[in-house]
Amino acid sequence: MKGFGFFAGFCVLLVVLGGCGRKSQTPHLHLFAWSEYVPQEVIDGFKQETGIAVDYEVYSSNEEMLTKLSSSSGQYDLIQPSEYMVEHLIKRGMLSPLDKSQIPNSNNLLPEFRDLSYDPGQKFSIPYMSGTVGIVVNTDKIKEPVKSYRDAFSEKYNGRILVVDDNREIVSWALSAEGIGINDVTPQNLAKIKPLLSQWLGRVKVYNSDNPRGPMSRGDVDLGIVYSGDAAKLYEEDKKFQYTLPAEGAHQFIDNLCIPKDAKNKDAAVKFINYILKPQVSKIISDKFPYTNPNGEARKLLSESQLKNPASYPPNAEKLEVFHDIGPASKDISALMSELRK
Ligand code: N2P
Repeated sequence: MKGFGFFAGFCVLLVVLGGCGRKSQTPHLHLFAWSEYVPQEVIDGFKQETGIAVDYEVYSSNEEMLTKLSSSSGQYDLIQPSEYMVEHLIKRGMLSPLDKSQIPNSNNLLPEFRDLSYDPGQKFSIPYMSGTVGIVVNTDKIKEPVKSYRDAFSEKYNGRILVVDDNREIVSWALSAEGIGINDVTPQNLAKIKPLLSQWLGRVKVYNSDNPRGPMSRGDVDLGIVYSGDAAKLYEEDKKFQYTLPAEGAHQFIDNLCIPKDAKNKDAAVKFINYILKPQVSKIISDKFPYTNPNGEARKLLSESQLKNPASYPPNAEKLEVFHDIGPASKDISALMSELRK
């Protein structure tokens, strides 16, 4: 009996050790990306194909990502910065160059998503999705046209407005409304827009970048200034949600996948980038989060109604502008916004 007890104990030990061994052998990829942007189906498919498990930690703005990335040491293998943040991270030497021979599926990218000005020679970044920021209106509740930022923040909509929780975005709307370029963030210009911004912020009911669709669908708010993918999903849900690019000029973003310089699992990160560039996989991302897909081969797989969704593929995109890295001026934006949002 004693011998059996010893034998059983030995077996338990073996199982535990074996289990631990297996767990530590499972490779992991630490993905740090925007919330609601990488479908679970894609993460599961990647694990199935490569055996690499993905830990997906989320953020809601480029600035939040930068703060966490700067204070982590090698914690993240793959990040998802927008164009101006790629520019900033390159300047600070925080990204790892990509070996394109390991990413053959990058050939699927449309020409307009290659070699962009924020990353000359496309050495550090691969576009994931692109989009715009615009005005979505519940036309059951608001009958008159809402064409501009000034229309959107009209007194009439006091307490009925939702905006993305992103300071740089919000400030850029007031800059545009005052006829100032969205990248001309100087102390003088910030002082100039302050009264308008203060008035606008007093009319906002909800700040939400992660899931603005909830409050819009429930009717908690009637108008939102949101990312185009969220507007496209609302439109899919009900055509009463109409999307407009603001007349003063709209912001286009290009979100990318990049590998931090100190990443520990760079091979896994490269594999993930190549994986999401497969047309079938990229289509899954568009199905779930209908932003503007930069992958030409994936676009061929999208349905006519997906390609005709005016939020995903805006017909009048001529006035689109992108953000640039504004360096230390981003601190002035945070200071102004925390004063006004109190
Ligand atoms: C998706 C986040 C969109 C990213 N929820 C905007 N740059």
